[in-house]
Amino acid sequence: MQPLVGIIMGSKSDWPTMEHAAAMLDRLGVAYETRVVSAHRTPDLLFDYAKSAAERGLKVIIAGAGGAAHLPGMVASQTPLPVLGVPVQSKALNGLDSLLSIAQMPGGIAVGTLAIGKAGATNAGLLAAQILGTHDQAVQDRVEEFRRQQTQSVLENPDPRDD
Ligand code: RP5
Repeated sequence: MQPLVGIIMGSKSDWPTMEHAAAMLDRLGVAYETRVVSAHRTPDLLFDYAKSAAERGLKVIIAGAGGAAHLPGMVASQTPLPVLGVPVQSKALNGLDSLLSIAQMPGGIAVGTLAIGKAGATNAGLLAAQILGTHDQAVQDRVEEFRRQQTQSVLENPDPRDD
């Protein structure tokens, strides 16, 4: 299947976080690709990836990085596709560095910044599907079914002491 979402990250060490974006896309039946693309260690690859993404058929890019997290912003500067940034929880500063690096973009180049860590990666996958769902009714239906099941699961388990 043609990938519609590109999940990229600055390092293999980001995968335990970014796999949650992939898991959400799997759940919602959205095809994606995953790559390590580092703003600092492989800058030429970053430019090649971002510049070719739209013509290769991608519709949304999810970019995760930690620390001096320049990947989402630099990718956004080289593609017209929407870029969703996931701040990876860093060891030194718990991801606050990643969050601020990704969120504080100058006006004129947009990155949609998600929460730090697993929740951000999960929601990046969900948001990518919601964006695709504006032009794909089947994807939108699956997003709505996911949310219906999530609501049902909370309502069916009201006692916090139960497993
Ligand atoms: C960033 O540096 C990566 O996104 C990663 O979160 C962080 C640390 O990378 P490694 O030293 O673990 O490869 O570029």
